[in-house]
Parts: sequence; C-alpha cells; structure tokens
Amino acid sequence: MWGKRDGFVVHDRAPFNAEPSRSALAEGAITAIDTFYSRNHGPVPDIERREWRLVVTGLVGQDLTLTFDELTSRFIPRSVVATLQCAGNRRAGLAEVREIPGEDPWGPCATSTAEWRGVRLCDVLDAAGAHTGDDLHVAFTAPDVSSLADPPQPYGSSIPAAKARSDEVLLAWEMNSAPLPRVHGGPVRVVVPGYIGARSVKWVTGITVQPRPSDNYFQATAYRILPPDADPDTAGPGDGISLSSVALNCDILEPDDGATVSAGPLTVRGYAFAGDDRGVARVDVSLDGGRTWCQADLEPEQSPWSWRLWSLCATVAGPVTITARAWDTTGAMQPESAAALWNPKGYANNSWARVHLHAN
Ligand SMILES: Nc1nc2c(c(=O)[nH]1)N[C@H]1C(S)=C(S)[C@@H](COP(=O)(O)O)O[C@H]1N2
Ligand SMILES: [Mo]
Repeated sequence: MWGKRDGFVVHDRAPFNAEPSRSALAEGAITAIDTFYSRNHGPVPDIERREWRLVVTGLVGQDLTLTFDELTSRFIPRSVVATLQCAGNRRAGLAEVREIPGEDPWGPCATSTAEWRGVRLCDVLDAAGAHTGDDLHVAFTAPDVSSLADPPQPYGSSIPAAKARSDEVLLAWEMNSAPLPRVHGGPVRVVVPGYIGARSVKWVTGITVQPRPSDNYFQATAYRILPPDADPDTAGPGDGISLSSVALNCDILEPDDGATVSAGPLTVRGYAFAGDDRGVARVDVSLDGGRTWCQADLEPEQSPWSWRLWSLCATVAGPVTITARAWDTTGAMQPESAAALWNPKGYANNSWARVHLHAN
C-alpha cells in the first residue's frame, strides 16, 4: 500500500498508519521512500501541483497566495537532512505497562530520515511581511479532515514564531530527490526538524501568523502529555503538557526482538536521536541488563537535524537481553523505565531500549 515495501507493519489501512521492520529501517542513514514510516489522521488528499495554493494570512503586511510554480521559483531552495519522529513512536513499550485504548501500538520504527528540499518558511513569511516577535505563533492548516478529532476537523498545528523563523524549517516539495509522494504530503508539506512529527503538516495550504498557538484539535487537545490519572476521553483544549521538541531517544534495529542468532560475535545496530538544538553524544549498550556498559560506535552526523546510527560488536551466548541508552550534548540521558513515563495517550516513550534474543 502507498508504495511501501513488503514487511511493513500496517497498524491501520485507513487512515494509513504503518512502520517498517527494524531490519528495513537499519539499511541506511537516509531512509528510502518505500521504507519511510507514515502517520495519517484522515484520508490522503489528492492535490495536483497546478491546483495547489498556499495562503499566508493573519498578522502579515498583506495576505499572500502562492502557486506551486511561484513557491518553487521565487525563493532560494535548500536541502536539509532531517529525521521525523512520531510522538507515538515506541508506544508499544508504554502499553506493556498499562493499556492505551484507541491508540496504535507503534514499535520503534515510527521514525525515519530523509533529505528534504524546499524553501525556508521564514523567506515566505518575510514575503508576506509577517509580523515578527517571539511571542507569536505560526499555524498550519491542511485539507485532510480527520474524523478522529473532536469535533471532526481538518488537520492542523502550530509552532512558535522563533522556531518558524529558524533556517531548518522548510516548505518542502522533494524527499530524497524525488517529488514529495502523496502519502508524505505532496505537493508541499512543512518540515519542522527537531520537533515531533505532528508539527510537520502535510499538504499544507494555509499559514497563519497569530498571537496564540493553533486551536486545532491536534495542537490544543492531542499530542499532549496528560497525567496518569487523567481520562483522555474527557480531556479538553489546553489540558496536559504540549509536546514540541522530540525527547532524546534510541532503539535497537538489529538483531530483531525475539531473534535467534548464532552464539559468538554479533553486530548490534540502532539509531539515536536528540530533538531540536541537542545532539547525540554517546550511546551505551549493555548485555547484562545495565550492570556494565560498552560505548557504541556512532556514525558521522549527517546534519544537526538527523538521527545517528550506531553499532557495536558484542559476543553473545544463550538467552541475552540487549539494552541501549543514549546521552545528549547537554549531558542528559534517557530514563530507564517505561513505567515512569506512562501517560494516557502513550506519547514520548524514550525509556531505555531492550531486545531479547537467543544465541545458540
Ligand atoms: N495534514 C496532515 N499532516 C500531518 C499528519 C496528518 O495526519 N495530516 N500527521 C502528522 C504526524 S502525527 C506525523 S508523525 C507526520 C508523519 O509524516 P509521514 O507520514 O510523512 O511519515 O506527519 C504529520 N503531519
Ligand atoms: Mo505523529
């Protein structure tokens, strides 16, 4: 479906929600388009490039409407390698602690990395004479109507103006040098590197500069960390903690959880990602449940907005649990247990990664 390779884990067909297998995601630091996870809250729109329009409004000098040709020719294009990570990535680990009804049990592969090409959002804001001020917000709207929202509404979100004006935030029409596929937001999507995937609005058609965050359901009510005793069905706008930058995270991609491998040397591989203005500084791997640790080799940083793949050669025998944890450039480290992080919507599980295998 949607051009994804065999072996995809499809959580829902409509709306389409699917992640690659661990081994597929491990194939490269840039994720192939047929391997990139996809997260949708409604039907995938079908918009021709020549019909697409972008309207920039709100606190601007003058409303600005751009066609696809105008967007791509009036501003200087640039490319950014950036990782997208869904706030629901690794939710399955939280659901093991306590059930999370109504949300997909994403494994560790609701994250992928691409080279995005587009124009800087700040250049388009400037062309509209957008007001500046770090207390403002830039809201995005899209045409896909989600019946999962309460009440049903088109998808939308917002980011603070300071982030919106940062160089890395793009209006992108290419992914890995190919036209942006429909399922990933073609003709044009927002890419907000370092923030949860939910802010990278696909099929963007509206940008509004405003004094407050978006009141869209997916900004005001969903994608917020509620306290463990809250009822997510009665939570309303503004409840809980709004998610923005991605929490420091890592997981193991090879070997797969539950794998049987030959006893002896084994290469363990995975990813680590630190959101927004932090980087991955170190990844530790333990074969004894966290009593002792070895440092993994980090692949070179592709961009400040990208994950880092890591690997470690270990020697294994019998039943083994491999544990991994990352440290970021501020000296922060992932929390040990998913139990401590459990929240009713199952967001932002960044507890230590574990896979169990048998080596014989
Ligand atoms: N218009 C629109 N944009 C959207 C979504 C959506 O459902 N509709 N899902 C968001 C979420 S939660 C994520 S994680 C990313 C997923 O992007 P992808 O499908 O390209 O991987 O898109 C974001 N942008
Ligand atoms: Mo997401």
